Amino acid sequence: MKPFLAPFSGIVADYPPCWFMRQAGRYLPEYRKIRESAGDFLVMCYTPDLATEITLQPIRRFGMDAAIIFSDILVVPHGLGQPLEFIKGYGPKLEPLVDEDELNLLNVERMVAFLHPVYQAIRQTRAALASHIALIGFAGAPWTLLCYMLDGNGKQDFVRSRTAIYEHPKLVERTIALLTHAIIEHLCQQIEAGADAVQIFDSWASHVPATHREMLVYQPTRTIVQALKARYPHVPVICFPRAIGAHDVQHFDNYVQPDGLSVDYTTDMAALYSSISPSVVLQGNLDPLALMASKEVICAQARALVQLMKGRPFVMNLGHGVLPQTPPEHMQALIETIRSGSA
Ligand code: 1CP
Repeated sequence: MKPFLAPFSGIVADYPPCWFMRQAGRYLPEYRKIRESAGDFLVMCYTPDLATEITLQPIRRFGMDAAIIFSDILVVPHGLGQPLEFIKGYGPKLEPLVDEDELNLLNVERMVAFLHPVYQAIRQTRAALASHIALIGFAGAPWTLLCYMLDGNGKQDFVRSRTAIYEHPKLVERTIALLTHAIIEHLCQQIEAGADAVQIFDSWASHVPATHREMLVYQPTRTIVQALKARYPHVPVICFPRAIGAHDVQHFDNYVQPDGLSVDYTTDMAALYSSISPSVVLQGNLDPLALMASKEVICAQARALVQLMKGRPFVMNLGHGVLPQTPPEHMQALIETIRSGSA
């Protein structure tokens, strides 16, 4: 069995398997080189040879237990028909969705056809990866995608989306419903193409007011998890409801029942150790900033977390993505520490 999948079968090895969010990306010189020559971020996402190569880069260098397909959560709104560009030094920019007439133009079949290069990249990556390394597919959660679709970018704390909850409830409800359907399709296509597990990123879950968490976070995510489990019972589904706090992570576990819970670095893992069902794999949650500090700090942080999670199904990861300024040797040191068994 692939070491990454072992915890999902309840197997606890001497040390936990590891992979890291944004393990491919700007901290690697070989990524920056491709970025430079490709010019456009979306060209990299939609060119299977490039997406495959970028996905494999960190595995070649460091040998993590899982690769995550190089893509982005915003390919879903793009595939549905919403104009998107990535501007250097600024980030993603979508033409904001303003009303239900515009929503009615978005189309899930179009998305599946449009995202064919992503599924092709998964096929190629799976074929190129050693059999003991897992391949993770992913999607954004409905609420997080809605945030980018209504606001158009991530620069203004998603005020338009958060206001729309009250001022345009019908638009919000229908957008969440469409996205739930689109995300199920996108994840199923990735599994069919060879993804061994999938992760759902709800990066802005913490922005949802408590009164609307059920409607905008828990319920749609539960629908996605249940649809995937019905079709692919053996493919682990991991959720990352970022920064919702230990109490709400527990509620999320009870109600959504994912196979894995990815925990952000602000949440106390000790509090989750006993409050989350032992059959759920916890994943996380080193601070990405600690990975930029000295190797001594990294080793101490990693050892403490491995020690804390001993005896529990666990996947070592960061509590958010690797930062571009991270020295690649630090990633090496982290992985060596996890595997040294001296923890
Ligand atoms: O080279 C560059 O300038 C691009 C940087 C970059 C990269 C490497 C972006 C732009 N996206 C990605 C890849 C990516 N994005 C992956 C690939 C797999 C991996 O190695 O982890 C994944 C899983 C994502 C997911 C993603 N994209 C999220 C959810 C996770 C998170 O970070 O909270 C979000 C919110 C995005 C949107 C996005 N894409 C890129 C940026 C800079 C952003 C954030 C924009 C903003 O909010 O302002």
